[in-house]
Amino acid sequence: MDDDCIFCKIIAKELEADFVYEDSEIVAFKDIHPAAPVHLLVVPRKHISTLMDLQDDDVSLMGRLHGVVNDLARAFKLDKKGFRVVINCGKDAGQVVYHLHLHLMGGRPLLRDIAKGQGT
Ligand code: DGP
Repeated sequence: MDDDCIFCKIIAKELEADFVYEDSEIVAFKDIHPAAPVHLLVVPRKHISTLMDLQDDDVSLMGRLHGVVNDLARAFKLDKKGFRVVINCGKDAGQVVYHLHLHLMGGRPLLRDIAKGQGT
């Protein structure tokens, strides 16, 4: 756990969030600034700052994160019409929280303007 990381604090239940999924490696909760009717953040419990900080032994974790996205897409009924998955990496991508997370967005047609996975 990184003591300065807001997502580590959410995972540790020191800060509140609207959780929609939890297992031993992964949590998912609703984005506080939703850019779509469904906007979930799928987050490893392990603190990994950015996609560029992945280690070789994180490969299976990345696979599992996508599996959870898949399950949540089905649970939130996004699977038929489609959805978007975004990982922002670093400053130019607009990454705000430096704890790796996948944005899962759907529930309406998604235009290019929210491809970044932020904002309303
Ligand atoms: P980014 O780092 O740019 O990929 O986006 C971070 C996202 O995290 C952004 O869409 C807003 C969301 N967020 C930031 N702080 C909190 C928080 O305290 N709670 C929740 N639920 N979401 C947060």
